[in-house]
Amino acid sequence: MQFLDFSKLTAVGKLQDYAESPCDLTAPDLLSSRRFSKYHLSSCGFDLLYATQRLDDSVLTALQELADEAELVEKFLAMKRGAVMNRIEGFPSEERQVLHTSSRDVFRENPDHPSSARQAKKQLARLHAFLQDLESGRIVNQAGEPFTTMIQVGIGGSDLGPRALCLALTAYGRSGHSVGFISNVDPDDAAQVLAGVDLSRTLVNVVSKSGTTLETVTNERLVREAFVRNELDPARHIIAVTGKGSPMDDPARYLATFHMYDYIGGRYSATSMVGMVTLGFLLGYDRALEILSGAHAVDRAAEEKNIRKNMPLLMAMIGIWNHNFLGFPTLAVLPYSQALVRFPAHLQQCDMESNGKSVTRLGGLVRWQTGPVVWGEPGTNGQHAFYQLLHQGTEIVPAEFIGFRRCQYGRDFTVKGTTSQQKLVANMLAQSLALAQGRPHENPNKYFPGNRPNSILLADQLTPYTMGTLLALYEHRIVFQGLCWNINSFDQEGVQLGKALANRLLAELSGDGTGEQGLPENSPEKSLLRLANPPK
Ligand code: G6Q
Repeated sequence: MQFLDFSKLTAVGKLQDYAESPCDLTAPDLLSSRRFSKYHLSSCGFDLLYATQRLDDSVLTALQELADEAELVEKFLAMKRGAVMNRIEGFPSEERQVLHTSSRDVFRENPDHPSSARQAKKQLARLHAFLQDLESGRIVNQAGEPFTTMIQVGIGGSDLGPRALCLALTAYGRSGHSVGFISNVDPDDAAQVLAGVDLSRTLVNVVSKSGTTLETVTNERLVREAFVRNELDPARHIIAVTGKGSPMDDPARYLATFHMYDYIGGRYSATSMVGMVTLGFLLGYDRALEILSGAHAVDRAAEEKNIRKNMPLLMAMIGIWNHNFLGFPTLAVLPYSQALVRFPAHLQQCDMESNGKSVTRLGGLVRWQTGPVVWGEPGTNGQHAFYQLLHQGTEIVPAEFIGFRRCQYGRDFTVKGTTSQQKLVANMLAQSLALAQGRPHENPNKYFPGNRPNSILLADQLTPYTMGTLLALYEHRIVFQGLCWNINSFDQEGVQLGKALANRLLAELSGDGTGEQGLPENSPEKSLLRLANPPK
């Protein structure tokens, strides 16, 4: 595998030239039905409509050349087959394989990476048995009653993806089963969640790959204490998902334990036991498996080299066009589905923690833009909030709309001749058009400049299968971009400094007053502590 600097790829020069005069979406008749059908791709249950991007055939051809030159698909295949992709050459780094795709490569005889797929199957079998034990009454609470609630305690990758998926799929939850999440070390987070449940019927699922994360370890202690206060035995209520061999990997402390492995990064772990245990409790085993099946379909579709046929690769290359060549620094992900309320937050982590990097795989400084700022909120709510800036602001924000033809609950309502779902989808299509084509007006305050690039991802319905598809589409978009920028998308050194400083402050607060090595009186830490005056 050859890792080339982005700026040295020959297609980059071509794309820079094209970016001087990108396609003008406001030109009369440009947005023709021919253009809409031409810039449209269907794959794995989703349609990607990208006629409203500022591109044409020449740009797409150059983006294909870029993808080919950077050997994106070859490297993606190497990743799935177990290459050590999480590394910086010549410097100490995590040196790990990147095998989140193996957590769903459980449906065929010859998986891409047999040993990790075997481990995934083994964990799934344990989960299946555990869920059956809950179902059949073999596992019950002290009063012999079934458990009705599962609370997942975890943070970052051990929270965002699983939480986004559970919220997205609540409509398919089994009756009498609910789930909740505690992530923040803010004691009010746990207090609020615990106040809303019957503890005696609650299982707590503590999820931490490292088994050492400050927030999670603290919240586990807090939850244990809550069980004891209510005269309940924590060992009958708490289960754990953790890395094999971590300090939490202690079956004696838990009702059940599940494993995840160091070759699956936290933010890519939603389809491992990190997400599947709570999802399995909520949806039942078979439905939860459909998520894996949707994700696996994308894992395979992403092997296609033609960008016009490979949806995540096309999304990646369009993102690179907007970010590196047209110069737009952020990306809004705008789901027209209330169920996807936390999906932008998950993507924010997955994208910004993966591609918010400034050094190449060889440890040199990058000389090109890497990951964009990713943000978003569901429409139509966003329309009444920040869309003003999207339409008329000075910052141009490429947008990715996500929508569904049918609602989840099937309880729709007609007002003034249209259903709510029709109103939802019509609003999404209208926003896409308005951003692209703008509107001339003699009053400058009512003028819409247009040429604000966007795409629409559309599926029939948000189901466990399409949720898995959507998750993997974005995971691979992020990985393809990181490969193209020649950065390591799989570590997160940037979160360490703040953690280390917080530990120094906590040592100072913890009692002996001297901190780890005794903080000098005039240190910035002490000055800040004096001003903030947190409770001792
Ligand atoms: C994700 C990151 C990070 C991690 C959390 C929780 O890729 O590594 O968000 O998931 O810090 O870590 P633990 O699962 O080890 O508690």
